[in-house]
Amino acid sequence: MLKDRYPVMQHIADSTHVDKAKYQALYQASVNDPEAFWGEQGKRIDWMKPYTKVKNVSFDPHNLHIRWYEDGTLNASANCLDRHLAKHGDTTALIWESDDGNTITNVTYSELHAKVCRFANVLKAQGIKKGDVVTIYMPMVVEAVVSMLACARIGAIHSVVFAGFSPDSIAGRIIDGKSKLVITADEGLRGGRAIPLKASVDEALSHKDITTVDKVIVYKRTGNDINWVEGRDLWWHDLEAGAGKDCPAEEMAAEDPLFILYTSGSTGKPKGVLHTTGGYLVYAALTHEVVFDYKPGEVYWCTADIGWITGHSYLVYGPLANGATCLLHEGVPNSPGPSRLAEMVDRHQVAILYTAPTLIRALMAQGEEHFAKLDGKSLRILGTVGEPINPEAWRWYHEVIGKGRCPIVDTWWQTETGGIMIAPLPGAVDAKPGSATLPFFGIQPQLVDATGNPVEGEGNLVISDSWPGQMRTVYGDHERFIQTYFSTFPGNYFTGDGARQDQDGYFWITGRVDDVINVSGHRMGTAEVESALVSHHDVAEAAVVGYPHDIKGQGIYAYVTLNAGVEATEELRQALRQWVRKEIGALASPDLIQWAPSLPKTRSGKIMRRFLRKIAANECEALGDTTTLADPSVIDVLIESRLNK
Ligand code: 6R9
Repeated sequence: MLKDRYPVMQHIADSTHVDKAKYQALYQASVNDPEAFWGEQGKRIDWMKPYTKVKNVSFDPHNLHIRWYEDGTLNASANCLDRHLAKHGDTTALIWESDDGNTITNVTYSELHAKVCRFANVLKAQGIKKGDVVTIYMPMVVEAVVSMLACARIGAIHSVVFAGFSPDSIAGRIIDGKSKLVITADEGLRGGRAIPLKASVDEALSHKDITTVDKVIVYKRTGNDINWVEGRDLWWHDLEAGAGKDCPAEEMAAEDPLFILYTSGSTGKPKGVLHTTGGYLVYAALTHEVVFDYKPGEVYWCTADIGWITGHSYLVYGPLANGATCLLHEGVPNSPGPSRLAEMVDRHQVAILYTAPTLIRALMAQGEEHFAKLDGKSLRILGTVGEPINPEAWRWYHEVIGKGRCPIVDTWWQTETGGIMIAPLPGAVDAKPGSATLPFFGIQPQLVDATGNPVEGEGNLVISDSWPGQMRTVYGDHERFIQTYFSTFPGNYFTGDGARQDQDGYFWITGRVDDVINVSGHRMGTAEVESALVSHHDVAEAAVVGYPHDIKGQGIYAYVTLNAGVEATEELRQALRQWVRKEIGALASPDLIQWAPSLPKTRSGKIMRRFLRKIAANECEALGDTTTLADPSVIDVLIESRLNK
């Protein structure tokens, strides 16, 4: 029989940072007296000037402010590097494995410190100062981490753009952030393919509205020919060779910005989520240690790309602040074949593996036999993030990768939350496959109905008090921050997710309740994909919804109405997919495009997505009342030609 509950394992409970009793006690303490709890936790990092104030927060939309440790000063890079040097300078900070697996490089904390100091001096020499925004469009190489920490060292705000995004997407983020400088590589390598990063940056910078970028620093990864703009483009290695090795860390106020990271919402352009220095770092470090039960000396592998929040908090800031040894993989964990993951776990004796359900499902689909050779004895804790994990995938992860010996921490959180919010602490909370279980210290999740009243069972997930890792604003648009997160359910932070709570108080995330879809754990706004589609000259109108997809969790389903006289051909379908890929990036390219002579609309002209979602999910029997539509017959036509039968 399949088990629904997996009790805490004794061998984990025996050595954990936080056992059952401690979790209960600390959780209660954290919500009863947040000042005292976070005041104590703040001490886990080094401050240049200690804080005397801990929390200064109001969620009232008319007086919104979120400040933690506000009179303290510190530097994030000094916390990730300098403070480990005296005792752990020779500890490996990063183990880098190349895409082809032929090169493995160990970088100690001393070496990483030296690289960061040198590159921080490079940035300074290029005129970058505290408060300037630097765009990072890098492959998964050590220098990507160096770029981030070098920015943090001099107080520059990094804006990392995932290296799969298109030139247009890069341009939009550069313009929004008024970025001064771009750091990139000639090419990236992933799954055996070269990705033309510099070419994408060149194209992005040809955008007429970009006036702020003076320089592009290019790291040489493949050495293949690239276009070169004299006076603008500079080689990383040339600059580094001439840079000094000492670079004192800038003293930053706790609430000074650390980074911006863009994420999709239900409307408009992606939002620049702004995280600040002190609270973010405390939260990332604490959650990394407690949720993964991290012990010094263990090898920790987070497969996320640095272009996502998981890469920021759990590949860079959290683990490095804790002095951890992190595996950094340039490529894809199931390339050249599914056994790559297992080989890497054994090769590097990985103790903690943090990945996404979409990868687990992909591996599962390729067959267990690829894992026959996995020794896996080094593994202790497994984690997932990005989307709900289906119980089948959970059990497979548990049995085939974890050999039944490793607890799985299903971590629910968001770009906005900075760190993990709901997860089973491995030595304290029994797991239930598919549930993120119970809140982390200081987190007060609640379910509310459409009018904001608390409900039992199922509802909208809100968080009713602040935590140090919370985003502080939407960069350049504070009003949008208030509107998006604090106006729907006043007094609460609205997550945009729905959830269910069971009789044990466990949370089961049911997915987004807004127009955001989650494709392979990556957030995509349906409005963004629609606007890309309608910018094509053959398209009159488009509506985009998510639909259940075996591997990706959700796939992108687009209903497209063509302009009069345009023929609906297979070539055009391909062309539209390519078009979206070019406009936004490969992850936004629709999986299915259905030709729609017209779309279901209300009499006032609003598209009724709820019908489109059902048709895409092939749930046509349960459509509900269609009489409010201006023309109900549209539905029959769409059902008839649906693609996901
Ligand atoms: C960290 C990250 C956030 C959205 C979030 C939710 C979904 C993330 C999840 C999960 C169920 C989990 N999500 N983790 N849903 N269980 N363990 O993924 O950030 O890219 O901003 O996405 O992802 O819908 O709202 P981000």
